[in-house]
Amino acid sequence: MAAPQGVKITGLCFEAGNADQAACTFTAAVAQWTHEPELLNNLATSLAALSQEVAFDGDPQSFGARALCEAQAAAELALVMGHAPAGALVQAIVELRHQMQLTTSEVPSTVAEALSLCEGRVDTDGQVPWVQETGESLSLHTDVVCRDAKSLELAASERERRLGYWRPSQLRRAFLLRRICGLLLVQDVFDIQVLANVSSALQHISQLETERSHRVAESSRVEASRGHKRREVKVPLQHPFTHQDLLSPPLLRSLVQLLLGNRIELDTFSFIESRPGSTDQPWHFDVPLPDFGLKGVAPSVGLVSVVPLVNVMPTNGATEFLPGSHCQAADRRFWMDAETKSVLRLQPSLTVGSLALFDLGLRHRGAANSGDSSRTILYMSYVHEWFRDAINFPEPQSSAWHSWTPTTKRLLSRLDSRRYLQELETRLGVVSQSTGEGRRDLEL
Ligand SMILES: O=C(O)CCC(=O)C(=O)O
Repeated sequence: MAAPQGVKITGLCFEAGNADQAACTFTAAVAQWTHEPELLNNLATSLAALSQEVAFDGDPQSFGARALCEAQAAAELALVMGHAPAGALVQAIVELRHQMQLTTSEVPSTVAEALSLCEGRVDTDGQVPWVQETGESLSLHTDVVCRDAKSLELAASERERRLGYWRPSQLRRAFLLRRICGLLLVQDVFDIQVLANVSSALQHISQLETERSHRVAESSRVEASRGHKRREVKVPLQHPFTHQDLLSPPLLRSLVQLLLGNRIELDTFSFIESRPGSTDQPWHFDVPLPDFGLKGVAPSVGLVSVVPLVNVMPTNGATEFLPGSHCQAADRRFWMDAETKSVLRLQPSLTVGSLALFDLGLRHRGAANSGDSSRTILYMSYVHEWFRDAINFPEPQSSAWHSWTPTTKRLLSRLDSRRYLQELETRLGVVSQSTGEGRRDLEL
C-alpha cells in the first residue's frame, strides 16, 4: 500500500510542541484528505490555538497573525464545504482578529479580498462574503477576479512544494478561482524529469502514429484530428504514463480532491499536438454536461488538466479560455460567438512543470500555432466516478443492440454493453477480472 502523502509532514510533527503538533498533524491530514471539511475545521482550531501560544507584537506579518489568518481560511473553507459548525469558529476567529487589530472594517469585504493570501490584509468585518455568494452573483466578480493570468495563479511556496501540501489560504483561493473563473494556473507542480521521460516516450509514439496514419486511411481510434494540423493521440497505459508523479503529484491530487472529492477517475488521457500553421479551434467544451437546473455556478463534474510539454504562449498556440463561461448562462449558446462579444478571454503562457486546471464546463479552444515548432500538451480530464461521457467514449454494443428502436437502444445501452463484454470473455475463455470489489475502497 502506498504511504499516505501526508507522511512527509507528520515526520516533522514529532518535534513540535502541543498546538504546533496538532496543527502539523491536521496539515498532514488535510493534505491527505483535502475533501474532508471536518479536517479543515480541526486544522482551523489548531492553527487558532497555535496563534495564541506565540508572542504577538502587533505585526500583521508575525507568525501568530499569519497562523490566525490561515485558521480563518481553513474555517471558511470547511463552512462552504458543508461543515456547519465551522460557522461559529469563523465568527470566533474574526472576533479574535479584531481584538488583535488585524482586521479593519474600513475596507469593504469583497471576494477579491478573500482571494488575497494571508500575507496581506484580509478584512472580513465579521462576515464571510464569499460564503453567501454561491449563485449568480458570483459571476459579477469575474471581470475583476479573473482579469489576467497573474490573478489566476496558484504558486506553491518552496516549503509547500517540498512537503506536498497547500496552506489553507491557497486552498481557499483554488476553491474560489474554480467557482468564479472556472480556471486556475498552478506553477511548478510536476517533476521536470518525469515530464522529460514522458516527452521522449511521446516522440516515439507520435512518430509511430504518423507512419500509421499514412498507412491507414481512416483515422484510428487512438488518433483523432482536432482541426487543421492538430491531432489528439491517446497515450498508452504503460510506463512512464502510469507514473503516479504524472497522474497525481501531491499538489495536484490535493486540488482535485478539494474541488471534486476523492472518487475520481481519468476520462481523457491524451496528448494534443498542434503543428505550425494550425488554426484556431471553435470555442467549445469537451463533453455534454448534465444540466443541474441551477443558475450560476453548477457543481463541477470534472476538471481538465492541461500539462505543457513545451513552454506554451500565444505565439505557439497556448490554449485559450473564456473565464466564467462554466456558469450557467440563460443562453447556452451565448459563448459560441465570443469573437464578436466583449467577453473576457485569456490565453495564459505556461512553462513546463506547471499546468492549467479548468472546469469541464469552461469554454476554451486550442489556438493557432504561428510558431515554427510543434506545441505538445498532455490533456487529462479528472471526473467523478459516476460521470460517463457516452458521446466521446461510447461503450461497445452487441450486434443485437444495433437492430433495436432508438428508445430501446438508449435504455438498454449499458446493460447490453456489459453483456457484450461478458460474452466476449466467455468466448475467449478468460475469467472476468471485472468485479466491483477491487474498486470499492479505492480513493484518490
Ligand atoms: O489544443 C488545445 O490547446 C486544446 C484542445 C482542445 O480543446 C480540444 O481538442 O478539444
